[in-house]
Order: sequence, then structure tokens, then C-alpha cells
Amino acid sequence: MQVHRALLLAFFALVFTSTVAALDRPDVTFKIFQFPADKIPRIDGNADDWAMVPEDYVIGMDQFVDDTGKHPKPDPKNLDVRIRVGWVKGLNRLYFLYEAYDDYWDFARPDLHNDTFEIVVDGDASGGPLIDKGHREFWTPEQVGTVAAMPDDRISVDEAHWAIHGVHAQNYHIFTPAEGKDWCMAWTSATWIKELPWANAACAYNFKPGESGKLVLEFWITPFDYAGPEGPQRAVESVLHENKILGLSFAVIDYDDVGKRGTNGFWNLSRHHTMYGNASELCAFKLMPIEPQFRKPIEAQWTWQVVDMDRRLVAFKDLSVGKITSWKWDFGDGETSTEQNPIHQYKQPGNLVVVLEIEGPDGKSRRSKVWDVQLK
Ligand SMILES: [Ca+2]
Ligand SMILES: [Ca+2]
Ligand SMILES: [Ca+2]
Repeated sequence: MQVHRALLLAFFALVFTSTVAALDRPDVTFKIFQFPADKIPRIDGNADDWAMVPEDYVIGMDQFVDDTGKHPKPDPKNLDVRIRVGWVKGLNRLYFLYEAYDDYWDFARPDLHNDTFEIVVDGDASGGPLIDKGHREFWTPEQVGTVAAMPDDRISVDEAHWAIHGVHAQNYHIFTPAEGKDWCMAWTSATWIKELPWANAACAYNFKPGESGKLVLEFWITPFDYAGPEGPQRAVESVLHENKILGLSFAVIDYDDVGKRGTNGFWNLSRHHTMYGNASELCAFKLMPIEPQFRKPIEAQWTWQVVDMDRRLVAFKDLSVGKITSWKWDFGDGETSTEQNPIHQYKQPGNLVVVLEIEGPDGKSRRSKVWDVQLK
């Protein structure tokens, strides 16, 4: 009996592990740079505010494959891109800097035929299909099997569109550049996600359709765990926090002739062309902590939660950074503690000034909060 149970557990562990290891390129985790809160990029098409991002955050052409097979190797004379991704702790936004050289910028038409930077983001790495139909007519049965949103024929493409298209992971076709059109096609039933306060973009370039040149695109988006067609009132933003892994991938859709049918290349970070419709084929991106050169060596920070208001019981949590050897809490009622994460019971109601002082080899730091802790 015991043996059976152990085998069963091992079996489920195996199944579970293979199910959650859902992202593409398991050997690579790309990094998302954390901007300090006083250095948030300004969306103006000027890349100066990205100069602080270290070079090992840059994603270049060497990371892409042309999954249409037209270009076996990247050729910087045809297309050359550099991408940086950033975030700011406390904001559920992903910032992007896209710098690209193209030998033929194709952007005269008002439709989808436009040089495009396509991104797909899955803020909670839930994986799975995110588009309503698998363009089944173009696909092999194998691809349909992995990506089709509704293998069940009882659910129509129309129903699937309103229920799932872009709802739990989002696809943006960003026009590079967008002239006389919106900055992107948000390929979702929730098209409102491309507007402020959920997204913003700016582009700088100095070429005409058909010319070569360099383009700078700066933008941010808000990833959603749920973004429905009914509008933002029922939407759930993906909460971004340090060390979280997101599903994210890019593709560069390179058109090189306004009159030509089809593309000159489809450069993809994922090894799966169909990543545009399947969040399980995205790559892993990690929301990095702030780089040491941009933070103070020691800084006190904390939060608290009322565990039980009737007993005026409060749990304090240390969020300080740096090497810390001692903590001193002043609860504002004459009581103190040297624990890192104390729980304190207050005897009286009141609005309190609570102070945490920390010390370590690199110095000391204090953080008080005036009248945040309120008890009745
Ligand atoms: Ca800028
Ligand atoms: Ca998701
Ligand atoms: Ca082009």
C-alpha cells in the first residue's frame, strides 16, 4: 500500500513538473531592469534615460531566429535590433526601449502591412492559448493541436473571441513606426489596454517610407491576469514584484516592400512561431532587484498589518535592504522591540508614530511612519 502511494506521488510529481515547466528556452532567463523610482523613463522617444541600463540586459539580434526560414543568419544590414525591458517597483508596468535599423522601413499603408514589433506578455505565466482561432487553415494539425483555443467544436470562434482572446495574456502588434494610425493593434477583445492609463508610446525617426534608417521606440504596457472586453472595471492587473517570472516574447515582423505580399522575415525570440497565440511558448523574463550601484547600502523599510483590531494586535514586517545586524522598533506607545518582525499588542486606541532603526557594517538607517498605524 505504502509503495503504491509512493509511486502514485512520484507519478503526480512528474506530471505536475512537466506541466508547470511551460515556457520556451528553459536554458535562458532574460532580465528586466528595475529603474529607481526617481529615474522612471520619460516616454518621449529619447533613449537617454535608458543609458543607465547595463549591457547584460540588452537583447540583441543574436537572440532571435527567423522562423520563416528566409534568413538563416541575422544580417545587420537587413535588420538590426536592440531591446531593453524595464520595470519600477510599485508600478504594474513593463517599459520597453526598442532600437532598430531596417534597410527598408515599410509603413505607408493603413492596415496590418507595416514593419511591426510584436510582443506577447503573460504576467502570471499561466500559459495556454490566448487567441480565438488557430488560423487553422494555415496550420499543420500538430500546430492546431497545441494552439487552438477551442478544440471543442461546440464553442464557436466568435464565442472564444469574447471569452479568451487576449484575456489572460496580451498580444500587441506595435507599428514601427505608426504614421496616421494608432501606435499599435492590441490583438485582443479588450482593445482599451493600449490607451492611457494602461499604456503609452513615443517614437523617434528620420526617414520616409521605403528608406533605411534607425528608429527609437519607447513605450510601456500594463500586463493583465484578466483583461476582458467589457472594459477595465473588471480587469485584474498582473502584480509585479521582485524576482517574479513573467512569460514574454517578441517578434519582429519585417516587411520590405509596400507592394509585396507577405513579409521579408519573422524574427522571433521564442523558438516557436506560434508564440503569438500560445502563452506556453513564451520565454521567461525575471523582474530584477535594483542593481547595487543604484541603491543605498543600507535602507530601513517596513510594513504592517492589523491582525485583530479588537485586541489591537499588529504584525510588523521588516522590508529593509542591505546587511543588517540589529533592529530596533519603537511602537509609539512607549514599548520597543529588537525582533526583526515583531507582533505587538497595543493597550489604547490611537494614531501612532512607529519607528524602525536598523544597523549593519555599512551604517544605519531609520524609517518612521507618522500616523499610518491607526487603532480603535
Ligand atoms: Ca525617454
Ligand atoms: Ca496570464
Ligand atoms: Ca522593413
